[in-house]
Amino acid sequence: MKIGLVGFAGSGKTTVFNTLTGLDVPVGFGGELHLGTVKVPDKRIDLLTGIFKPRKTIYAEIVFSDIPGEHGAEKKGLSQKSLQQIRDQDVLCLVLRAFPNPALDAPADPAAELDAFHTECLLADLAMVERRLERAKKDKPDPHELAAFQLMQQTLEQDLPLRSLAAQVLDRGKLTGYGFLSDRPLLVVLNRSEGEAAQPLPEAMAARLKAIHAAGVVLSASVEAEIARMEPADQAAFLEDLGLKESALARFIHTAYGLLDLVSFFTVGPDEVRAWPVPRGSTAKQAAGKIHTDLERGFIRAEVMPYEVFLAYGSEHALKEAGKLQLEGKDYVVADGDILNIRFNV
Ligand SMILES: Nc1nc2c(ncn2[C@@H]2O[C@H](COP(=O)(O)OP(=O)(O)OP(=O)(O)O)[C@@H](O)[C@H]2O)c(=O)[nH]1
Ligand SMILES: [Mg+2]
Repeated sequence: MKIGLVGFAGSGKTTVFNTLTGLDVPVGFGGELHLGTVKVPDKRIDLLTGIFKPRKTIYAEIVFSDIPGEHGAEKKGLSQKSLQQIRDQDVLCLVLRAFPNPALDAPADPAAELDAFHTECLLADLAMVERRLERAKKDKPDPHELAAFQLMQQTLEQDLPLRSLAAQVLDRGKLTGYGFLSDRPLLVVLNRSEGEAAQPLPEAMAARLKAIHAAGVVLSASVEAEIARMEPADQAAFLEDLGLKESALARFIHTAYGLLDLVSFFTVGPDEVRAWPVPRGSTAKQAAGKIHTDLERGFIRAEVMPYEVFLAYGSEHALKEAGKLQLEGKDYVVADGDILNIRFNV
């Protein structure tokens, strides 16, 4: 999964990036795009690794991009370069400054930053939609496609992002190439001063986020970036001092998975124990395709062991003896924690 950090200059993107990745990229204005990969911690994978003792353990991964905030300072809009970098992401994470930054004259105004970014995405999308509708006057597109673009136009003109349109309402099948910005899942980080890290999202901000179908996380990036660089044993104590139960990364990952509505299935064996994130509602056949296209093409059946059931029996053998191995067809909907073995033939 690719998550792009965006926001105004000086909002703390690079600091948030360091917090999440444990890296130590220098903060300060501008700079290049940075990439950082993080393993998604999963206790179930740790446990399965203990049982199967595989040669390799592969956690799900998130690639964070720290996209420089060149657009912020002069409020001149997103540049072509950052637009391109943003279109490449699965999730956009907008970092809002809610702390006084001595290098900036303006006081913190996270609500205004949120609105500015929201509007910018909507306008960029609306321009694309209108260009398509303009062309439609000449090239007579298929009525289904035309209706989709008209619906998108109405939605954007009502100040609503495209992600507010459910899949049943807007068929995105033919739209993937457009890279609409307001169709991306949006995770908003309210980046605060140290003392306010544990306070909940203000009500007005929470309501605004709900209205634009975005999720919110509160943190104090500069403090958490320091914690992220500590020894794991010390981290818990510092978090507790701040009144926090989990690290920013853990909270962030839960929120991102929730936003994308992802579940994880596992594959196990002596070679490899591995976590595979897939959208909730994925079928066994789609899950097989995630592992390899051959497995999808030649799919016969999925052997399913729900994680909890597997734990209760302690081994694959005991579970099979008890007749608890589920044999499922291609339309079986994969549940979070399913251990899958795909039978296939190509
Ligand atoms: N007090 C406080 N300062 C912070 C926090 N997060 C970032 N800062 C400081 O704010 C300044 C800007 O932070 P950066 O992380 O460089 O901001 P940025 O969004 O990456 O800026 P650009 O890359 O220029 O767009 C730095 O001096 C940080 O140390 C925070 O949570 N609290
Ligand atoms: Mg930066």
